Amino acid sequence: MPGQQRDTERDFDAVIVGAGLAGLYMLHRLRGMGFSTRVFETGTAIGGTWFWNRYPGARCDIESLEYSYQFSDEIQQEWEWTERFASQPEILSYINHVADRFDLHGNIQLETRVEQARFDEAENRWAIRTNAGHEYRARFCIMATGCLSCRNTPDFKGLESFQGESYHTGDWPHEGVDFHSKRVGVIGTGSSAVQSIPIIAEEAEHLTVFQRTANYSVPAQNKPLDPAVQSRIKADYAGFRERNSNSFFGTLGDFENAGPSAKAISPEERDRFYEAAWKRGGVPFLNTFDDLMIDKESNDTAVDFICHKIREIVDDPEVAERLIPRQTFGCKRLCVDTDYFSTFNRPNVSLVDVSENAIEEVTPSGLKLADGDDFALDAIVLATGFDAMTGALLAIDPHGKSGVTLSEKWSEGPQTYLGLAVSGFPNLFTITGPGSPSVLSNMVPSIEQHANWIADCLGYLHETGHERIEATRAAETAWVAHVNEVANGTLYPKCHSWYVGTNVPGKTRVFMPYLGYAPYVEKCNEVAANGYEGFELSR
Ligand code: FAD
Ligand code: N01
Repeated sequence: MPGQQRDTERDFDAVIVGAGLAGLYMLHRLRGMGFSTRVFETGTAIGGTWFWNRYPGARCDIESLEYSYQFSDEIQQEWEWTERFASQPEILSYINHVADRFDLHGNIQLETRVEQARFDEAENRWAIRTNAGHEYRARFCIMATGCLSCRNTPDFKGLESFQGESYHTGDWPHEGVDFHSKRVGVIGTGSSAVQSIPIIAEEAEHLTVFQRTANYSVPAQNKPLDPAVQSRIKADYAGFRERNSNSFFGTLGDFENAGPSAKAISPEERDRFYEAAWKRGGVPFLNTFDDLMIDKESNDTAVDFICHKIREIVDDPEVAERLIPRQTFGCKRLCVDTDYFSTFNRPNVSLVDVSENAIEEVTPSGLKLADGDDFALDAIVLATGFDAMTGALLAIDPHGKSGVTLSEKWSEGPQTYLGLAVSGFPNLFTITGPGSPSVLSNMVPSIEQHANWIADCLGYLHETGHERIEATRAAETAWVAHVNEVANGTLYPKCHSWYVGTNVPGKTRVFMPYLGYAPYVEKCNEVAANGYEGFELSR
């Protein structure tokens, strides 16, 4: 607890793992409360997602004025966003600006990967070991390791033998990559690919896109941010944040709700709403009608609209058919693009379907498919995503009570109480852990909500003289059941996606995020107000 640390270089009130948006704000809160705190970060600098993902076209798809911290009105007022959806360099500058303003750097140890964390039951402290072989101790261990930070690199035979250059979108070279006069292959057609493909296509001599699953994408309609719009929002930023936080996803964006059901109106009227949502751009397309992610027939109306758009945009009907997604709309993360589908009209771009004819191996000179077709390439871009939500936590694989590891505990999929804590792992917290709205919300408010909840909880433990907090098994079981029940009432878990972990071979199929930001926040507040209901507190 504040002031109780022993060896100030090795023993802390709290250790935070990760220096992205979550770790930084958590540090700010705990330091403000007088807790000795150390952040460990693998990267050579802070920023998390926005430090690592520097691929061409990387940007957020939640509006910049929403995808930002709200804890400091000063920062909120002084930071001027330049685009509707901020680019990676701008978000990274913003994060650094916040860290500089609050003087956070001194408590962050960079280039340090946490490799192991063990709970010492006699001492009620975590022992945390880093890649340098050093051990640190802390009363509390807070995992701010990110939902989308553990890269998924498929185990392609021969990948190391490739004589050209290969890159993962989630670990992009800081100096950038020049694709001029290169034959480039992009593997994947998720959000990272959809953002980078149009830009790589402009540079490359030839770009081949290897697509396993066609994806739905709607235009971003990104544009410079109108200063008048920015000033209007800043004039009542608190009200703007409040309205967003009362919404289902914790974000509203530029959005018009067309009613409870896509089936309740005529096809012509419905298409007018879809057309308006398409022109406004962005993920709020998903919210056009309330039942799009609940009722398959309604969902199919969005499918029809988008497929019609793809056929309209793409000149070659055969290519258009290959780009038409076959799965339920929205059950894979909706992509948001700038000129994605029209890129396939370029003469230097080709699309290869690897759904049936899989990538068999990487050869020294390119890629070979199962049927023996091969492609000569100078560069390969792995836009193959992440071992989402659990990957970074299981890479550390904390040892809880009686030495039980998190991977043992989660052998049938993640089990948490509120996505914040795990029974059997006292004094361990996860920011935006599985079972919380996280990736199905605007992540920045979700991060702040979790960090605030954890900080308040630690303050409460300190005031009430408790040294240990642990989620009860009963509360956890009930929460996991509730997360599943809510998800199963929707179409979200219906297809193959990283939401259910099926993008990583061998991962248990479980729908991981919690659906419903506003009800979730209410539940967390209730738990705290009831003296941390569902947790066991001890001295
Ligand atoms: P991260 O930013 O992932 O930070 C976690 C940090 O922990 C990383 O720096 C990592 O190196 C470090 N770390 C992990 N394990 C260890 C370890 N063992 N030891 C030491 N350090 C470790 N969300 C939205 O809401 N809207 C968007 O528009 C949006 N766009 C995105 C675009 C991209 C390209 C990606 C990949 C994600 C996007 N997200 C978006 C999700 C995004 O991840 C979150 O919004 C947010 O940045 C997560 O912050 P974080 O601090 O929780 O995690
Ligand atoms: O990763 P993904 P991502 N052979 O998992 C394919 C956020 N984000 O980095 O669909 C061939 O979505 C895989 O195919 P399939 C956002 O939350 C946001 O693009 O599994 N292909 C898929 O096409 C997003 O959802 C933004 O069949 C293989 C692709 O690789 C999340 O991060 C931008 C393969 C991976 O797509 C992850 O996005 C970027 C194989 N062996 C990211 N293995 C914004 O716009 C995988 N694939 C805000």
